[in-house]
Amino acid sequence: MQKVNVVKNVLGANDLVAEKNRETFKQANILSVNLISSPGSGKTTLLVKTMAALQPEQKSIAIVGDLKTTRDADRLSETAWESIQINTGMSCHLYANQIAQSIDNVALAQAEFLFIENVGNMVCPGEFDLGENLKVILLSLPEGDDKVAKYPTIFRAADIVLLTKTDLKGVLDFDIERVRKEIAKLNEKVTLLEISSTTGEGMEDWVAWLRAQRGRCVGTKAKFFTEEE
Ligand SMILES: Nc1nc2c(ncn2[C@@H]2O[C@H](COP(=O)(O)OP(=O)(O)OP(=O)(O)O)[C@@H](O)[C@H]2O)c(=O)[nH]1
Ligand SMILES: [Mg+2]
Repeated sequence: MQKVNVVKNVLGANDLVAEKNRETFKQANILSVNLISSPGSGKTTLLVKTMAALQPEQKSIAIVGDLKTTRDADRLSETAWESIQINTGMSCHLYANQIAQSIDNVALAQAEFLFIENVGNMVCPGEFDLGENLKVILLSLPEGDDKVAKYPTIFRAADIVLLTKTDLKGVLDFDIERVRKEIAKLNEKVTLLEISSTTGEGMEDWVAWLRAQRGRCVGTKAKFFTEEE
């Protein structure tokens, strides 16, 4: 009897396409950023504002994955140079080949940033490399301060963790120090930024961080900032 490790095969096939994507991004001199978080933690809202803040010096392309609708791509088109929606149907994460197909006819070299908003999910997107340079993990205050230890994998892989919706600090019982400590245990070097799309808190630091990463990673095949250290 033969035993086939389906999960391993799927991941292996995905990784091959992810490597090709990474080479494509390198050739185009574009920084690719994969945003991962639970549904509703503020990815689209933050991206709309981020892409506005990067302009006029730097242009962004946004790709977003959702099971259905073009709602997020419609929102992102407000400030993206180009915005692309992928509908995954039943899948809770994006695959590298979906990114490859969606950039087929896109002039990547004419933009500086490629933001990929993954399907809202704390677990599966972390398993699938898309060829991105950086993984950005969002955790919003309404989700609760216990989530880091419960969903550790994604925090281990993070290049930066954005603690979002900090305008709700006084309203919600959320222990930021607890989150800081738990993240540091999993990923010593990772940057943690407090940010609010509503008040603009942290936006300047976030945009400066993105620009610094672009300077550092573009033209290389850096997979993750922390690995390059
Ligand atoms: N208070 C507050 N609310 C926010 C902030 N950012 C986003 N929101 C709200 O949170 C809700 C979800 O925001 P989205 O940007 O759609 O979240 P998302 O992560 O893109 O959601 P999915 O794409 O469904 O995973 C919306 O009602 C936003 O207005 C923030 O900084 N503060
Ligand atoms: Mg969204």
